[in-house]
This record gives sequence, C-alpha cells and structure tokens, in this order.
Amino acid sequence: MFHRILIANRGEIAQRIIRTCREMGIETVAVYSQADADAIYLRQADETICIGPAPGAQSYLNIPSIIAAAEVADVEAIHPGYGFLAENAHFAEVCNTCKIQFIGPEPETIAALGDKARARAIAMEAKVPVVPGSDGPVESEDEAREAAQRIGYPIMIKAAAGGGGRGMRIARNEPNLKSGFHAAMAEAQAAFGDGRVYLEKFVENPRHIEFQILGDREGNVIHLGERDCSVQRRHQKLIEEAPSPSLTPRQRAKIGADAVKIAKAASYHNAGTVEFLLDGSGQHYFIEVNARIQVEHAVTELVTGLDLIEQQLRLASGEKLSLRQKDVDIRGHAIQCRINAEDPDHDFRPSPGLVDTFVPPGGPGVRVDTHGYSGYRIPPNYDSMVAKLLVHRPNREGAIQGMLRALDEFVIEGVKTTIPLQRRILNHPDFRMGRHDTGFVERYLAGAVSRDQE
Ligand code: MV4
Repeated sequence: MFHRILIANRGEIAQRIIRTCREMGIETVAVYSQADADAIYLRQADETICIGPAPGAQSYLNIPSIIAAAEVADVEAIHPGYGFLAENAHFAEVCNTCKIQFIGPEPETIAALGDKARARAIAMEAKVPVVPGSDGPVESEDEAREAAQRIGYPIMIKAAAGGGGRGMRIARNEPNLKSGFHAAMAEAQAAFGDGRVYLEKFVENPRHIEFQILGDREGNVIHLGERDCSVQRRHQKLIEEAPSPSLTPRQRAKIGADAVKIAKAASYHNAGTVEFLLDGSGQHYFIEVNARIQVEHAVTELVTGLDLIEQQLRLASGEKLSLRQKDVDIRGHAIQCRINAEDPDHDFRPSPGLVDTFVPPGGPGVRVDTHGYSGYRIPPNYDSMVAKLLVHRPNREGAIQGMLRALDEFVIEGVKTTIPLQRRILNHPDFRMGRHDTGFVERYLAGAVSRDQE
C-alpha cells in the first residue's frame, strides 16, 4: 500500500479522500489555489502546497504545477477526485512517465471511454444493448441524413468528445438534423477541440441508471448495484438514490452483468460507473462510462457498507479485488441531495460568497460530506456544491422522511441554496411513488413558473 499520496482536488472530495487515508495510515499532501487558502481540508492534510492562482486552468488543471508539487512532496500516487484532471488521459500518462501511480484506470482506458463513439463500439462488441444509432462518428451532412433515415426520428446528435450532457442536440426532422449537425460540430470543436459527432435515436423521458463497478488488474470486475439519478435539471443532478425504485431484482442482475461486460471489454481497472438509459418499457441502453469516482459514490457506500476510496487505493496499489459478486449485499435505501449554493429565483445562478451560519443536520442514518463551515466564503471560481446530504434507512419511504427532516434541520445562511427545491421534489407525489423520469424537474418547474404568472 502507498505511504504518501497527493490529492489533485479541493473541497469535500479532497476531505473525503483525506479521511480514508488517515484511517489507512497513508500520509496526504493537499494542493490548493490562492482562492482556497482558508479551506478546511488543508487543516486535515499532512502537508499542503499552493499550486497557483484561483482560476482552475492555473491551479487544479495545471499539470506542470501538480506534478512539480508531487515531485517536491515525494508522493507515490495521485488521487484526482472528480472533475478537473480526473478523466484526462494525458495527465494519467504524465503520472506514469514520472513514476507516480495515477489512482484510476490506465490512460488508454480513459482515452477509449472518453471517446463516446468508441465506448459505444466497445459496448456493441461486448453484446450489450446500445441505443440504435450511427456506426461511429458521421463525417458529412449526407452521411448524417442517411443514418438518421435508417434510425428514425427523433434523433440525438452527440459529441464524441462530450458526455454528461455537453454538446448534445435533438433533431425531430430532416431540416432540424441538417442545422443541428453543423451546430453540434462547431460547438464540439470549440468546446473540446474535437468536432466529431455521432447519432442516436432519441429516447423520450428516460430514467437515468448508473452502475458502480470495481475492477482489478487481473481482470476481475464486480458491480455494486445502481444509483438512480433521474432527478436532474439541465444535466445537474439534484437527488440520487439507491436502489432504483424502477428496477426489479431481475433487471438489476441483467443490467449489472452488462455493466461488468463493458468494464471487462475496456480492461477497466479501479472504480468506475457505467451509465444506462431505461425507457418506458423497461428496456436498458448503454450510453457512457465515467472513468472516475463520482460525486454520488457515497450513496453506494451507504447501501453496500464499503469505502469506495479505500477500494480505489487498494486497486491502484495492485491488490486483487477483496470481494466477489456474491459478497455484495445491498441493504436498505439511501438518498443523496446535492446542496448547491444557487439562487432558484434567478434561474439557479451560482450564489457564492460568505456563509454566515452553517449548521449541518445529524441523527440516525444521516451523513453530511461537506467542506462548509460558519464563516466560510464560497469562491466564485469553482462549482457551487456546498454539501452532500445523505440519509440511509431500511426502506425508501423512511429515507424520504429522514431526508425531509434533515433538510429542515440544515441551517445555511448568507447564500441561497437548492434546499427548498429539493424539499418540494421529495414531497411530490410522482417522486414519492418513484414514477419520475429525467424530464420531471423541468416539467415541474415550468408548471410552477406558469402558475406564478397567472
Ligand atoms: C440521451 C437521451 C435520450 N436519448 N441519449 C444526458 C446526459 C448524457 N450522459 C446522456 N444524456 C441523455 N442521452 C439518447 N439517445 C437523454 C439524455 C438526457 C438525460 C439523461 C440522463 C439524465 C438526464 C437527462 C436529461 C436530458 C437528456
């Protein structure tokens, strides 16, 4: 096992990684930008190094700065957390070159899965259902039109280098496809430096189900069940839960086995997530793989009793998987609310600044992963998540009840947060019955706006 690692991230995930390292006797080196000099995770690390000015590009995304810090601090490995450099194949490659273990999959795997058209091809090769679509990227308007004819409208145009909802467009007919194809290509080129796009049949109002997987270097792969992330607004997840209220045990076993097939086909080592869409008839379709630990990993920790950061460290240091599929036991129900500092009255724009009072809830089955405290100033430079509030209970009804109580108890003064919206969603009959899909929040908010205007 490693003796000393560097954490190339900030906020709650930096703190989360430090916690596991301390329990495992691993020394931690935390890096920070000038905007994070008063961050709480810096007090919990064994060593801290400033890596640059506030903008991410000059600090948490600055590969030479981070590698220099790792060399100076003499670490054996780097944990990238989520976001920033977590899925940057070039960074993983530089770590290898410098004889620093990147805590994640190999650069080749990150690169293969980062190309969403290639990931689709890997899934097809593994005989896992994908959404009907183009055979790889479409190179011209004519090729796009012919593929769309074959697939049938509506069509979704997706950037090969995209993912997570970035660079997507819906075309409901041929004129739409023509304009959408050129717009999506230009957007993808500008955003990712890679203008390649591919087509998929547009699945209307799907549910979003993702399977947590773990793989070791001997090729053993298991899944830890799913998370249902259907409560989203503009591709920002608001509420995540496990298990999904819309999967039967049979479906869970089938889709989980498909997630494992994809991971094996991609030689996936370490922790990752395989994303699927579930349509109204219960059919699942692979969409993409996230080659990192995710924000919502703790939902899986609560229902499995595992520490996923510990699993990542063990797998990255070369250990074999310590459990088999039959050892994975999903117990009870867990829900997470991402508490973002955003202003619901102004289109959820970020609401950074001074948090005067910050009193997190507690009690049975309540977990709060946060870097917030009374007097903390949320910098405007990074994402606006201030806390992850999780509740674990024997069943879904109990978890919702506990979450409503915990949201009520949470005191955050000085900044606006998403808490009022999350309370309303948890009280909504469709959510209560588990009947919501990915269009739920936007339909509900549109309804609320039109009512207000009456
Ligand atoms: C889709 C889709 C419908 N059909 N692909 C959005 C995030 C990215 N990971 C994939 N996404 C979608 N892909 C096809 N062929 C609908 C979405 C989608 C969505 C997916 C998950 C959660 C919320 C969503 C909201 C809008 C669209």
